[in-house]
Amino acid sequence: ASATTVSKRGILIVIEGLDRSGKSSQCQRLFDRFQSQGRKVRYVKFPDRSTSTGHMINSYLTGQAQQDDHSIHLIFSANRWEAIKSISLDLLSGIDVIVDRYSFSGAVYSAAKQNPDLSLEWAWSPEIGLLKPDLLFFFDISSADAAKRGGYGAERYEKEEMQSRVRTLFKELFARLDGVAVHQVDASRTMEEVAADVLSIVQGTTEDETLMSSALH
Ligand code: T5A
Ligand code: NA
Repeated sequence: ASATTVSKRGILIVIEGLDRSGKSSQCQRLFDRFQSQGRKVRYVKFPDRSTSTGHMINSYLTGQAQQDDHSIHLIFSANRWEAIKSISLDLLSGIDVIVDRYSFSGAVYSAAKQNPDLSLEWAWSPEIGLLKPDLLFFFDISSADAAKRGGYGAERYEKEEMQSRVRTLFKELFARLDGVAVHQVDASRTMEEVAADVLSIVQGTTEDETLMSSALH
């Protein structure tokens, strides 16, 4: 592209996966790579623990506060909704946005609690209308391999049994999705191997102006 080209909108890249699958490491690498290429880029992580909903989420995840399953679910969703306008404006102004966890985590972690009144379908519904990613990665790793990476910490969902239900539910959700292609990445390999995979898929993404025209549904 020549320097005189009118600025195109940015691309919305989402990396999803299990705890310890390496999402944040790869988001950071991609962010650094884009910056070194002179691209305008922003890195967003959900949950964003810095906002008032984020404070509630952090207290919940670290066990300092209890929350009803439905209530905390909606707070996680609100944490995305309150950010979406600014993400949308950045994309329109030509900034690429890399998102570390998104609606897909939102739906599956809540559904994995096995609350009989909280189905995957119910959990997905508050995500309807959020921006659809242009590129969606799923970092796949067995819960046993993930647990070996420094071991699970003390946060609420960091237990192998929960992680294995989450993995199954991610696959179930992706199979149901309509109009969103999922790039599955074997995240059990080295950081360099995973990064090379991600980069080759990112480079193959065309800046199709219609890609972002529809929302999640
Ligand atoms: N959640 C989240 C919900 O319930 N609802 C929601 O709506 C959302 C958005 C916190 C929890 O919240 C839940 C899901 C989570 O349980 P979080 O803040 O994203 O979510 O979780 P974190 O603890 O920050 O991150 P993760 O545990 O998910 O880790 P990452 O980002 O997948 O992995 P990363 O890159 O930090 O790496 C973990 C360790 O592994 C090493 C790293 O150096 C690091 O030590 N590592 C590798 N080692 C070997 N080979 C590789 N390829 C490696 N890649 C990374
Ligand atoms: Na992370």
